Parts: sequence; C-alpha cells; structure tokens
Amino acid sequence: MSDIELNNNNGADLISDTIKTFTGSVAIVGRPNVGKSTLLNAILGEKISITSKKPQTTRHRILGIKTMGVYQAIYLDTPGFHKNTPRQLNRTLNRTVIGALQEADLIVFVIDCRHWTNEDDLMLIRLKQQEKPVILVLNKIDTVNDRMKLLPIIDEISKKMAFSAVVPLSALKEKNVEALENVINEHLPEGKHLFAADDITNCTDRFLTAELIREKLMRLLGDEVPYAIRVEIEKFDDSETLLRIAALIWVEKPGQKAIVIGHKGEMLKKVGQLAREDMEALFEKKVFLHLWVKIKENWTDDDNLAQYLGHADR
Ligand SMILES: Nc1nc2c(ncn2[C@@H]2O[C@H](COP(=O)(O)OP(=O)(O)OP(=O)(O)O)[C@@H](O)[C@H]2O)c(=O)[nH]1
Ligand SMILES: [Mg+2]
Repeated sequence: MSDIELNNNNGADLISDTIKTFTGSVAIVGRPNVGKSTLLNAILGEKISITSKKPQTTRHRILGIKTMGVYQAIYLDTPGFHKNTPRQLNRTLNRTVIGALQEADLIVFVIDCRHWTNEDDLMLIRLKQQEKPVILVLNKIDTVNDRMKLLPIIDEISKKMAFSAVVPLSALKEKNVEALENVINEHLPEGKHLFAADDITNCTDRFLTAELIREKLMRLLGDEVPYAIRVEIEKFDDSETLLRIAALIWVEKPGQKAIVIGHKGEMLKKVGQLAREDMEALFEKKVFLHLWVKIKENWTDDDNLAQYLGHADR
C-alpha cells in the first residue's frame, strides 16, 4: 500500500485491513461479592462499575472496552450469580448473567481464593453448559500470606472443570491483572474491532451518574435498605464548566425514606457529597448535585423493574 493510500484510510480501517485483529466479548461472572466489578475497573484503569462490600452491588450488565494494539476485549461485568429466591429482582439478576454467558466468546470466572461455596458450584453448572473457554480467576490473593497455600486449592478446583487457564490475582491491589489480560487476549477470536481504541464503555453519562449515587447508598446504608433503592436522573444539564444534576432516589417504604435522609438530613448530605466528588473526578468539571427521596411501593416487583433493568448496556 502506498503512502497516499495509507493517508486516505482512517485508523480503524487501516489496522483491520492490513494486519490481523482480534475482537471478542468476555463475560466476567461469579457469585456475589468476589470482586468482579473491582476487576473490570482494574483492567480499564477507570471506575465504571460500582463496587461495595455488600453482595449484589451490580444490577446491570456493564460493558467495558479495552483495546491493546491488535486486541479488543469487550468485557461484560455481570451481577453476582446467586441461589434463586422468589423476589423478581433476584431472578432478573440471574437471567442477566445467563444472557451474558450465552453472548460471550470467552468467560472469566471469578472466585474468592479463600472460599469455595455452594454458589460457586451453581455457577460452575452453568459454565459447563456453555462449551466456551473459561479462565478461572482466584481473586483477593492479597488476603493470603502464604501463596503456597493456593496450590492445593487450585488443584482441587481444577478437577471440577477443564479451565483454559488459572490466574491468581488481586483486583483491589492490581496485582497480576496484566497476566490475566494477556491470557484473555490470546483467547480472543479474529475479527474487526467494534469500538474506537480509546472507548472504555458504552454506558451513558446519566447511567454512570445514577450508579455512583447508588454506590454511595450501598456503601453507607445498613443491610436492608440498599436493595430497595433505585436511582433516577431527572436532570442532567451539561455546560462547558459545570454539570447540574438532579436525581431522585426511589425507596419502597416510609421507614426507608427516613433512613436514606438520616438524622437532620445527614445521610443524604454524605451520599451527595461523596457522589459529587466521584462525578467531578469522572467528568472533570464542577458538579451541582441535588438529591431527593420518594416512595414507590414494591417497585422491585412491578413492571417498572423490567424497564429499569432492561437497558442492558447504558
Ligand atoms: N482484599 C481484597 N478485596 C477485594 C479485592 N477485589 C475486590 N475486593 C473487595 O470485595 C468487595 C466486593 O467487590 P465488588 O467488586 O463489588 O464485587 P462483585 O463481585 O462485583 O460483587 P456483586 O456486584 O455484588 O456481585 C469490595 O469491598 C471490594 O473492595 C481484592 O483483590 N482484594
Ligand atoms: Mg459487581
């Protein structure tokens, strides 16, 4: 190809027309709380998926994109796969996981290296049905002093299924994450890149904003309330230097509303302050954030839920 032809091409065409490229979707799955979203953020070097100590923090399928030269991995962070319970929300979350498994070219199965549980076994049953390469990630190795202790655990788990690779790492401390990425790249099928090289997600700013607010609620509130919460962005006015955001926090009961607002409004103030700091870092501009709380009974069981959870890749 002559120089003139090279100049006439845009970058994306050029790379796929002249050299082999590899593109694939990678589902990150595992039981709740093992560190799936922390791992995605570590891979991307940017916080797009919210995390907390509480199980079932992730509710949507979150898409993250990482391009490294000829390789483009399209990651799907998923809700924690858990024992089915009657609540509609829980059933819907598991369905999201199964959908991501079916779509993916490759699966990253994350476990906590300290414990193997019944829910890990449940996940394994689903993985065996897929006949796709599965990479096992033993996360949280920073919590284990003697790494030699991991060897018998790896041995035991490897008997359960033929994994394409086993990678111990710490998502939180960002230890050995690159090794995982190299293994993932090796498993990507040949294909044209689907996103620009600097894209990291296709989630909208409104969605990321709502999620940051939900993260603070998940982290600051006690055990019960966070699961009854939904965040809706009412206003998102973006000017060159300032973002004006108004968000509505939906809860199911008056008691929950009181807890979210807190004594003399302290809780809501704290949520707003922390969320605003994260938004200013993410959008690199000043943010005015207005939060208010409203009650909608049983929102997790009505049709709105399907609508709320339905927009998979916002
Ligand atoms: N010590 C340690 N903690 C970690 C590591 N990775 C994640 N965590 C912590 O584990 C908790 C759960 O992390 P998340 O990333 O939210 O887990 P998740 O698997 O996405 O959870 P769900 O979305 O609820 O399924 C958080 O408190 C994280 O800080 C790690 O490598 N080491
Ligand atoms: Mg998560």
